[in-house]
Amino acid sequence: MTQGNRPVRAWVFDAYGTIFDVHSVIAAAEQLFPGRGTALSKAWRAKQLEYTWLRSLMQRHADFEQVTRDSLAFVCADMELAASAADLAGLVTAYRSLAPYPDAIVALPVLQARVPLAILSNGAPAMLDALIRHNGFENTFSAVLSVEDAGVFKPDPRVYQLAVDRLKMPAVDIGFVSSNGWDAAGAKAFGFTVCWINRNNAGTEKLGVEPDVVLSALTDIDRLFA
Ligand code: LAC
Repeated sequence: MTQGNRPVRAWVFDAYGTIFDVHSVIAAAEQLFPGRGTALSKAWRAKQLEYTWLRSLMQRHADFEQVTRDSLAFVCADMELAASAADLAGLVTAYRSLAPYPDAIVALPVLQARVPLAILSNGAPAMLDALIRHNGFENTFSAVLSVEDAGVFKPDPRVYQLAVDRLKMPAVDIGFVSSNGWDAAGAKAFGFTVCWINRNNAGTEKLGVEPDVVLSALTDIDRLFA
């Protein structure tokens, strides 16, 4: 599992849930709606992803900030939370200052010393730029790629193709890293060498493809080079 893997020439990371913890909005949500913050954050993330898939199928693309805003409005209404326009705007803005996972802070410099690193995310460019600047990652990634250049969300293959085009290397030479099992499946179906970071001990997606490697944290990626 950890030895004999094909060496990768670049690592491409998913952003939300893989490097940045989307549930770092819980504290702000909890302040607004005591006792409901965790449930709100979980339902929001689930609805946000659902809307990305639905909009792609409907061929009605809107950027990830819009989808993030719309899904929050839906979930607040659904949970009967009396959120003002300012409350909603504040929570959406919090997506621009999500905290990185501690293992990401440790792993990224180690990996960067060996091969170039990139991000490939559903996030709109302004959201990703703000997040990277907020966390001081300006010199970590040689490319920050947004689905906005494809006009469709993951796991459409046109999104994964953005990394091949930018890095100018075959898909199999690119190590794609995601904590989202469905994203790992989409990336493997596309042809990347895939590392699924199973942070929450989730079941393996049954989508006809399996990741090359399953790890529990980004720090473990380094073992792939052992
Ligand atoms: C992203 C979503 C999938 O960053 O988390 O693309």
